[in-house]
This record gives sequence, C-alpha cells and structure tokens, in this order.
Amino acid sequence: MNPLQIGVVMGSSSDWETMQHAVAILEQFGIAHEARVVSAHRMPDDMFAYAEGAQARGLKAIIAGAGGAAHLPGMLAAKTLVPVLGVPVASRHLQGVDSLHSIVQMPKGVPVATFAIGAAGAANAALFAVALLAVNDPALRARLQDFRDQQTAAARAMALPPVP
Ligand code: RP5
Repeated sequence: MNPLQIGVVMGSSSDWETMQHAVAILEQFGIAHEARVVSAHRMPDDMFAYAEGAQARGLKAIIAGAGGAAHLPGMLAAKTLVPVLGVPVASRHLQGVDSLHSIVQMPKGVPVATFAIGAAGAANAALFAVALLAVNDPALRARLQDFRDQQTAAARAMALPPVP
C-alpha cells in the first residue's frame, strides 16, 4: 500500500453524504487516504492532535468538510502548515451559505483553500489535491489529463433535445 497522502476529515457523520464525493475521487486516482470524523467543537483536543500530527504522518493535504459555523478547516489550518482544503457542507437552515462564509472568510495570514458548497466542492477539493500531488508525479499527471480528456469528449458528445 502506498504511504498515506491525503486526510479527509469532517465535523460529523452527517457530512459523509457530501464528503464521500471527495473520497470517491481519491479512490478513482489510487491516492492513499484516510477519512474520519474530527469535530472542532465536540472533540477539539482530537482536532488539534490531528493537525499537529499531520505532517509527521506524511499528509500532503487535508480536505476538511463542515457545516454551519464551520470552524474545522480554519482551526486545522491554524495548527499545521499542511495545506487545508475546505468544503462547505450544506446546512439545514441556511443551505450552506453559512458554511461557505465561515470557511472562505479567513483573516489574512492563515489560508484555507475554499471550494463550492456540497458534493461538487468535495469532488473538486479532491481533484485539487490530485493536482497538487501530480506536480511531482508524472504518472499521476497523465491520469489527471486523461480524466480531463474524458470530460472534454463527454461534453463534445452532448446532444440537446429538439424544441418541443
Ligand atoms: C458541524 O455541524 C458538522 O460539520 C455538520 O455539518 C453540522 C451538523 O452536525 P450534526 O448535528 O448533524 O452532527 O459540526
């Protein structure tokens, strides 16, 4: 098994429906990863331990998803130099706009790369992680190019229905 490269964490098991889309991409590209619940407000000591141990455990990036007052990505970023990719999870009452604003509005000095709300953001965070790893991995870069080429071919093959 390849050494661990990407960590996927989320504030609750209720985030899995969204965050599984990140894991699916990592599995598709054969990236060694882990996925676990690390809640910022329910298990803050675990969150700090995860961030503090990330570099030594070989993580090249952490994909962190959370909803509502989504402080998990920012707090992880505060405790590690490993790049943190934030995924806003759609919340029950504000549809994830609260999550997006919580994650994207980091004050200057501690960045979190922030993606779209929901499944697209989770998948894109994983694709971004693949692109980061591909900088030093020509074989992975070739697989990423192939993924893009397949999307291009699918888009070119799109047909529109006739006007009713
Ligand atoms: C956040 O609170 C989690 O990231 C989740 O999106 C949200 C709701 O959590 P649950 O009440 O569903 O466990 O910490």
